[in-house]
Amino acid sequence: MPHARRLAAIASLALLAAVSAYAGPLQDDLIARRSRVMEQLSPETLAIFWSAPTRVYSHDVEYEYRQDSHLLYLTGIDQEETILILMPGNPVRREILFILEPDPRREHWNGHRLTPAEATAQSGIETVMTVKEFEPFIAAMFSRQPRGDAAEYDPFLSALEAGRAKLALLLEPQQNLSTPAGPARRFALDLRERFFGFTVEDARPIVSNLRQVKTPYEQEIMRKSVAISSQAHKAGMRAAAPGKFEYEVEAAIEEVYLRNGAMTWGYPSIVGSGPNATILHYNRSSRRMEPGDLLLVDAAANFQGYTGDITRTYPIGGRFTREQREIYEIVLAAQEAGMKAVSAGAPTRDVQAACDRVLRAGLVTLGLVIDPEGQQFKIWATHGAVHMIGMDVHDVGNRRAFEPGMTFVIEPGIYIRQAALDALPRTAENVAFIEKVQPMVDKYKDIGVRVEDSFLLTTGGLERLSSAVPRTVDEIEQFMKKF
Ligand SMILES: [Mn+2]
Repeated sequence: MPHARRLAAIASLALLAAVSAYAGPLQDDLIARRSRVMEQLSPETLAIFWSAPTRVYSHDVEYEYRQDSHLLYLTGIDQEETILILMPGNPVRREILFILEPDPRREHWNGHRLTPAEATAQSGIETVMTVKEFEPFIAAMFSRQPRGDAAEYDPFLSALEAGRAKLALLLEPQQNLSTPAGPARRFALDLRERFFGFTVEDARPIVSNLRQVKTPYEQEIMRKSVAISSQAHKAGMRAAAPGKFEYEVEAAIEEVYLRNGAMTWGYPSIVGSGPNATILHYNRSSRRMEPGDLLLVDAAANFQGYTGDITRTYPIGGRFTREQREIYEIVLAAQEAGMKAVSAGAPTRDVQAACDRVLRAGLVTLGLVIDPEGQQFKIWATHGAVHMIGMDVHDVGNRRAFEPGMTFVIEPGIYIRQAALDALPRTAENVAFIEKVQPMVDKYKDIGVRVEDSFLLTTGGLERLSSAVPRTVDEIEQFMKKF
């Protein structure tokens, strides 16, 4: 570009920055996310998205606030009592944000509330009202008496008059008819009692489908989030030693989160040694580790609203026993097989099937399973091997095929528990099975192994975001030797 033109371009950029207070890569992405949602809603729709409620921890103390993931995805606003309205048919004000009104006394106790200008800067939404104005706004819309410029809302109001309007909400999944309706469903029911001319639509599939494929901006945050978690796992490995407690490993891990600006975990850390490694969601972290134990650590940070998911299993003292190693190699081989089954267009169940084949064959070889064909091996391989990751550790996602931009885990596991055998109903078949495998269960008793990595599929192929954490038997033993 010639020099003079470049100067002109810089001048006009500066002017743009002055008028748009929200310029930034996140805000650009948020604007694009909302546009994509609105493309899939009809112009005759009014869509409402609420923030998550606050939750009491005990007495007058609240849990740390966790924003609703869909609202955070659409607004970037992490403040309670926030509501987003989308009206895709409006010629100008298609997005309206409602936030808490200022309250100097409450703000002295609980901190600053976003001003409308700050809310605009964070979300890229120009029209900001207070949450007190939400109900009057809804009443005015549905009674077709908007304040101000009625032409602005004409597509929705005309549709309402013609009986074609739509109210789109994130409807709570309804398991069966006797389940009480959640807040969004109750809101819809109340509104239907008072107003006419509209049907209710579930916006959940639209937002969930968008969230399942990460934007380039989100992919960058996921890379950073998983990089912090990877560093944390290595700190955990350094802290693990005979005589130490599980919570000391947890402390070493979570310290790395905070030191890197990941303000909390993506899910509570699982740090289980010895028999605790066989408890899938073990959360007490209170056992003192002994030489010869395996330690299973499943942990990841929440960085800017995004979480990876990583599990490593390693020997306290630095060397796998022969039995631990035999189980470990099967799980690792299953994960490798799963990775090979990933490609754009392949269904996620192919990855599960690839993991299952290796797990089943390996367990048959060790004599822990007799049936080389069926589901018998699931007594030791008890959970699924694939799920999406993102704003939630078990992120939104249906069973559609892999696409570039998806982030997910592959996490096979084997857990040898006497209790699993004991719980089997004493059918003739089970009695024969128990008799056959009991000696091997004694041999491998209380060994729990999971290997889990966070992946991003790009057009270039599969990216293992957690590749910095030692994973093979050799890598782990080498790493543990150094500390
Ligand atoms: Mn997982």
